[in-house]
Amino acid sequence: MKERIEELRSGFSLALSAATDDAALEALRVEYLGKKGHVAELMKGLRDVEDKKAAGQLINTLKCDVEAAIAEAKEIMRRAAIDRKVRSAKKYNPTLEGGAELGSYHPITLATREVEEIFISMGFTIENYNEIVNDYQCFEALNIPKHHPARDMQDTYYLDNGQLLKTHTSAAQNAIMKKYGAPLRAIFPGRCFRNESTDACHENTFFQMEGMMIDENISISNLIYFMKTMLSEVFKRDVKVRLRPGFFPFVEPGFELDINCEICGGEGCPSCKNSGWLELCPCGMIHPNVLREGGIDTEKYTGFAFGLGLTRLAMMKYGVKDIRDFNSGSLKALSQFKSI
Ligand code: FA5
Repeated sequence: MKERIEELRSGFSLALSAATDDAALEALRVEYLGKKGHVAELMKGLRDVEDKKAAGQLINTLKCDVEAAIAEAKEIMRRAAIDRKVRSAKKYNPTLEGGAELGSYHPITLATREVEEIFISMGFTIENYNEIVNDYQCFEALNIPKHHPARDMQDTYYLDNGQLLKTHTSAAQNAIMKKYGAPLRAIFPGRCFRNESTDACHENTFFQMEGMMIDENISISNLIYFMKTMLSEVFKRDVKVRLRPGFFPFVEPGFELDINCEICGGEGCPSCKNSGWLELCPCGMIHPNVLREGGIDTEKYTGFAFGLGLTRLAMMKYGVKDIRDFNSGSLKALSQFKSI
């Protein structure tokens, strides 16, 4: 019995090393451990053995060794198969184009850049200014003392420390005059905030672009020339505008420059509050108090300023009926500007 078991062991080792796949291993298992396999045959032979206990232990050890060896060989084959799969899989290639959608510039960015280009070509510099300002910058330096009724038109959001979110880009006028002195040609676009209810042409967060030109002999004719040039360059066609008197404490005289509503052609719609016109770019000759506060010699210099409603300009230029669409974050709406 002992010799037969040794013979089976060495036969198993040879066959195991020759087995190259799962099927061969299964055939080996059946040959040794199956109902009619070698182990079963040895068990039957126990009848004729004297020391049954010792022989039984040898048979059992053989059975356990065969089971363990087959299980180990199966595991080695399983891992090798995974390895092969991993090695043959397509490798990650960082140079391949991803499937993500390309983004686009926001229409307000597009409009801002276009207006900036126009003013750069006319010798203006571009300035950046804070969104959080103080009362002096936003109101007092602009000839709007505390308790002036003009403050009612521009309620905003106040911080605990008394600072506020700027209501208009005019809040930078004083700092820019102090920075450059006269003569001066500058534009300064920026985000503005107002605590007011929204509708198709009013947002609580919107963009303006302020412009200032200060030099000797600057008059209303210069102001009108620059406004006309800017509008004809932006729209690249004739757009109807009207100039009417307007009151702002920081200009004298002051004007409202309205654009004929490009959405309804002037017939009246929600985008223009049914008036056919949209207030776009108030402007005027800078008030001497404001110039003086900015350190400018009012005997020598005069200047004009304007506050272009950039978000409204983008509405009119791109035919956006509701100003709130700009801040909606809707990719469907924004994707239309990809090709621009
Ligand atoms: C001003 O803010 C003045 N600082 C403009 C100015 C500058 C006048 C320099 C004279 C000299 P007003 O509040 O009208 O003015 O706003 C200017 C423009 O910003 C408006 O004509 C409009 O186009 C835009 N605007 C104002 N409020 C809103 C709002 N809630 N939503 C969208 N656009 C607005």
